[in-house]
This record gives sequence, structure tokens and C-alpha cells, in this order.
Amino acid sequence: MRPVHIGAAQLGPIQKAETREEVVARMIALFDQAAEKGCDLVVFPELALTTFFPRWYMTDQAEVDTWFETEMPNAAVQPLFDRAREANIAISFGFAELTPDGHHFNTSILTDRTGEIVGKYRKVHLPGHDEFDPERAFQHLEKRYFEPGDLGFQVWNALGGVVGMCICNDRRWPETYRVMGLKGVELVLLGYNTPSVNSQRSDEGPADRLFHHRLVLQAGAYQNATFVVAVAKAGVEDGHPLIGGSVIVDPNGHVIAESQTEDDELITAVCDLDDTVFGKSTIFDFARHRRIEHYGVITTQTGVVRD
Ligand code: ING
Repeated sequence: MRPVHIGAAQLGPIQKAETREEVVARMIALFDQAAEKGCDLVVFPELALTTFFPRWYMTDQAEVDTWFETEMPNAAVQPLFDRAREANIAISFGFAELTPDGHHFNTSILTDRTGEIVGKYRKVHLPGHDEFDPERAFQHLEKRYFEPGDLGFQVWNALGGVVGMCICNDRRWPETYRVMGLKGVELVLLGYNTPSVNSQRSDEGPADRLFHHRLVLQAGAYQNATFVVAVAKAGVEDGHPLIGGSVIVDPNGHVIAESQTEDDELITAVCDLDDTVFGKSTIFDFARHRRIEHYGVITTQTGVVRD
């Protein structure tokens, strides 16, 4: 048995005017609920410290950079790191990273129980566009403000198992889970900010968005015999709705915990990492069953090429 008691700390909306300090106070309140329940790990959303700023078209780089963190931890989030260290609980959360040499990434980190950062991930699959698009009902400018992640999909020995991270749109791409699956991942942590409607087609609303969201998480978990923890930033930010649907999914693809609101909400589950072993040693024993001689185009082709 290798149980890990996991808290998924969903955040409700963060308005543009809200300060990092106000957000961190909300994160600590959720953290304290998780500590009270005996969690070993608390997972927060993508871009957890600010509103989802890629919805805003900005031309002044100095203004864009105000949404980024140049150090981690920093003064605004130090109280959360201090609380986690005191409680001997690991945390994971997403933020906009501005590196000392000027690179901009949509990043997430994982700490150990002492509050030391032991893992960093930079979002690989950036959705949206890089110029203002008047055809869209709202903007989604991640390709404008972030560079594609340069760290790949890593896994780390943590919490008695093999832990990996990805972020939001990454969850829609099977390659994300499979690369980590081929590295033995047993627990995938991810945050997301997902608009409740499609900016390019009016007939895709919250129900469809939640369907696709659950579909890809359950498939990724099952097809790689891994737990998946997905944590939303949810609710209406300055008039722009984001889906909730934070979930913890087991290695058979079953949802074992799910949020019920679009507000700050903690969901928890005890995940026994040994529950990944059966799938990895039978139906998804990659070494016995995969036929890589037929998979070449997955890494040699980006788009579709007709035979
Ligand atoms: N948000 C959305 C996501 O992938 C999106 C963007 C929504 C793309 C629905 C395609 C379909 O969940 C982020 N932040 O990636």
C-alpha cells in the first residue's frame, strides 16, 4: 500500500483587480481545510495567483510582465510556502514565470513536504492565438504571452511514487500522458482555466466543455494506468465564465472525487499508488504490447500528411 491523501484545491474566480496577497489568503484557507483532513499534498490550479490574463489584449510588454512572477517563492506566496512547511505537506500550483533571461512560460511547480521546489513544468501545448482576433467572442492569447515549454514532460520521485505534471490544454493531447506513462508516472497533477464557452462557435457550451474535460482526463488516466488530479480556476472572472469540474481520476479511469461548485472548494481522495500496478503489468504493460515500428509519424510529423 502506498496511500497518498490528495487535496484538489479548486479556486473560484480571481477578478483582474484582485491582488496576489488576497488570492494567497484564499489558497491558505483551502490549504488549512486540506491539512485538517490529513492531506499529504494540495494541488492548486493553473495561473493560480492571478486572473486568467491571456483573455486581455495587451501591447505594452511592461503591462504584460506585471502578470508574471520573477522569483518563486516570492513575498506574495511565501506565506503559503511557510504554511506548507509548517504542516509538512507538499503543494503544487501554477503561475506565469518570467525567467532572469527574459523568457515567459506558463509554469507549475511541485514542492516536497519541507517546502522545497522539487519539480517544475512549463506548459507545452499553448492554445489560442498571438494577435487580436476580432472574429472571436473573447480573446485567448496564450500564444502571444507565453513561449512553449522547454522542459518536456518530466516525472519526479515524490510522495512515495512517480509524479508528473502538465497544464490545462496539455490534458487534451494523448502524447502528454503517454510520454509520462513511458516514464512510469503514477500520479499526474494539472491545473486548468477553461472558458465555459467556445469563442469560435456558439453551439459549444459548458456541458460540452465539461464532457470533453472529463473525457480526456479519464482516457489519459486509464490508458496509462495513472491517477490524474485536475484542478480548476472556475467561475466568472470580469464577466468571463470558466468551468469547474475539478476531479480526481483513478488508474481505471473512474472519477473518485469531483467539485460541485464554481467557487473555492476542496475535494480530497486517498489514492493508493499501488492501484496503478495492475494496469501497468497487464493491459497497459507497454513493453509487452506496444508496437513502436508503426508509430513513427507521431514524432516525425506535426500535421496531417495524406498517404
Ligand atoms: N484553456 C483551455 C483548455 O485547453 C481550450 C483552452 C478550451 C482549448 C477548449 C480548446 C478547447 O482547457 C487553457 N488555459 O488551456
